[in-house]
Amino acid sequence: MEKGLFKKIVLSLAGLLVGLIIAVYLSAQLNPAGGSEATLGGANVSVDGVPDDVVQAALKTYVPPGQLDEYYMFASGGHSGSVFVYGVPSMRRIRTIPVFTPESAVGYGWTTESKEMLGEWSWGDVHHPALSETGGDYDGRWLFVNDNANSRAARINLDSFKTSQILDIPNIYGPHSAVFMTPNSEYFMLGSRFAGPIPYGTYSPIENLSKDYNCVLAAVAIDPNDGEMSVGWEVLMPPWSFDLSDAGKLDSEGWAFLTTYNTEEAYELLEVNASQREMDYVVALNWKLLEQAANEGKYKIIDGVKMIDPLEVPGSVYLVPAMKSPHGVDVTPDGKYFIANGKVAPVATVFSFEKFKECIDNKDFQGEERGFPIVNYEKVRVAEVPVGLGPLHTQFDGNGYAYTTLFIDSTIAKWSLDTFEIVDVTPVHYCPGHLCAAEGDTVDPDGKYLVSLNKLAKDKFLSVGPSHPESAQLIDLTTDKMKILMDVPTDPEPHFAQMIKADKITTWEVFDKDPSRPGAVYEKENARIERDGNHVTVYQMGFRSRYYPDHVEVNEGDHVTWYLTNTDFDEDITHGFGICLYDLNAEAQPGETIKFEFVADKAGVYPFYCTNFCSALHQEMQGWFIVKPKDL
Ligand code: K7E
Ligand code: CUA
Repeated sequence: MEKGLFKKIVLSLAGLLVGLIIAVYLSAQLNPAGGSEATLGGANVSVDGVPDDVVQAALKTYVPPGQLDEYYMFASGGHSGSVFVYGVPSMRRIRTIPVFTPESAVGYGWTTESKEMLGEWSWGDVHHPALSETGGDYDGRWLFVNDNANSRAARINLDSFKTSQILDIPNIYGPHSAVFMTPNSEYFMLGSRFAGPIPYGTYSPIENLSKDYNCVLAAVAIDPNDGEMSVGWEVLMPPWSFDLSDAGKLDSEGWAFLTTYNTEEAYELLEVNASQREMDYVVALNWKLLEQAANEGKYKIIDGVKMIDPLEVPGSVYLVPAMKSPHGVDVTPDGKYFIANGKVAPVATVFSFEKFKECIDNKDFQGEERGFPIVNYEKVRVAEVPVGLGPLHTQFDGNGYAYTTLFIDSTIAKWSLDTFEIVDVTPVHYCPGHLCAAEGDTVDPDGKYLVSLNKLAKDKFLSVGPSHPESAQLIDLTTDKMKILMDVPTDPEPHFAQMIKADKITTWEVFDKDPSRPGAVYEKENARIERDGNHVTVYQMGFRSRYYPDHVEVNEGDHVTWYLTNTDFDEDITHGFGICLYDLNAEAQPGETIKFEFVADKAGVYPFYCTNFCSALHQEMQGWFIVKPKDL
C-alpha cells in the first residue's frame, strides 16, 4: 500500500477509536446532578450530566488526532538504563532512548558505534536527566544523564534522539548526584554516593573507611560546540556519601551545592548509623575557583584525571549544616536560595545565598570539620518550612511557589518562596520521589504542569502480579489548588525528569546525504563486497523493498565489516537488519549509514531480513548470508 494512503487510514481509524473511547468514558460518567461546558479546539462543548472536574481533566489532557503535545518530558528510566520520552499533557510515551543498555528494538548494542560506547557493561542506572542550558534556560540541544551503577555519564543529541557519547568517570563510586547543569552548560558535577578507595580496584579493609576511603566530586566539562563531554577536574572529599546536587544560577552562579547523608562515616547498618547526627551538610563548592586551580596546575593525576585537594585551594569548599541526611538540594529560579529537603527531618530548609556569602566574608563560622569551615547555621538559614513527612525533592513554578514531594505522607506541598507558608497540599498515589515542573529548574519556569513521579502504583492500574508498575501523575498548576489530571503507569523506574517546551527542539527529518561518510553508498554501482585476505567488507544499500546486494558469501573464519546505508530519504522509513541465528540486529534510519563487525565463525546459510515494517513488500526485504565451511 502507498505510504500516504496507509497513514491516512491509520490516522482516521485512530481518530474514530479515540472518539469512541471518550464517548464511552463520558457516558459511563453520567451523573444527573452534574452538567458541564468546555471548549475543545475553539468550539464549545457541553456534556450533560458529567461532573465538571472530569470534563475539565479530560479536555486538558486530550490531544486530538492531528495535534501535538505542548511539552516533551524526558524521564530517567532508572535501572532499565534508558530514557523515556513523554508528550505532555497527553502523557503518551513517545519513545524509549536506550543509553546504557542494549535495545534490540532500535539495534542499539550491535553496531560498532553503540557496542564501543557500551564497552564492557550490559546495564546502567539512570537517575537524573539534564537538558543543556544557555543563560539558565533550556536550549534544546542535548540531554545528559548519569549512570549510578557503572560510573558513567552520557549525552543524547536532541536532533536525532540518539545516545551519542558515553564517558567513563574515574574515581567515583556511584555518581548519583548528577546531572545538574551550570547555567551555560559549562559543567555538571558528579559526586560519589559510595565511599571507596581510589583508584578503582584499590584494596583496603572496610574498617579503614575514614582513613582510606574517599568520596570524589567530578566536574564534567562540555564542549559548547558539539556537546562533547570530558572530565575537567576532580576534587578529593571525605567519605560522606554525596546524594544530590544543584548548580547556582544568577545571584549564585559559580557555585554548586551538594547534599551528604553519611557524615557519620558509618560502614555498617547505615539505615541506623548514618542517621545519628542531628546535622549533615550541604557542601558548597566554588567551581570557578576550582577551575582556576586546575588551570594553574594545583592538582595531582589519579587514574588519568586532575585531582584537586580542596584544602590547598582556600575558599573553594564550605559546609552548610543541614538537618539529618538531607536528600535533594534545589536552587530557586532567581538563584537567591538553596533548599535542602529533609528526608528524615519533616522540613525543607531554606538557605540564603546572600547570607552564606556574608558568613564567608565575615568569617562567621561555627567550627570546621576535616579542615572545611562550617558556616553559621542560624545566620544562613532563613526558614525551616514544615512541609510534612519525608521531603525529597522541590521544584518551582514561575509565580513564586515551590513544590515539595513528601514520600511518607504521599503528598505534594505547595509553599510560598515569599512567606514560606504552605498554601496547598495534594495527595498523590503513592509515595512520590522526584517531581517535574514545566521548565521547572530554569531561571524562568513555566508553571502550568507538574508531574509527580511516584514509586508505588498499588490499586491504580490493572494488576500485573505481585510487582506493580511505577506511576506518574499529571497535575494542573493553572488553578489555585493543584489538581490531578491523569495517572499513567511507567516502567521501572523514573527518578527525575525534565520538561521542555516542544518548539525548543528541532529534529532532523532524515540523515544528510554525505558521500564522505565512511562506508556510505548511494548508487548501485558503488554497492559491493571487497575482500582483503580474510577480511571482507560489505558496502550494502537498503531501500524499499530490497537490500543490494542481497547475497553475501564469505568463508568461515572471515572478519566481516558490514556497512548498510538506508538510501530512502523519506521521513520515518527506517530499515531494520537482522541476521537469523547470528545474534546480529541493527537498524538504519532514513539516510543513515551503520556499521557492524563480526567474525563469521559459523558455517551455513543464514537469512537476513528487514525488521522494521517499511512497505507493502517489507516481507520481501530479505537476503542470505552464506558462510562456506573451512573444510569444503
Ligand atoms: Cu530521589 Cu536517585 Cu534523585 Cu530516586 S533519587 S527519587
Ligand atoms: Cu525495510 Cu522493512
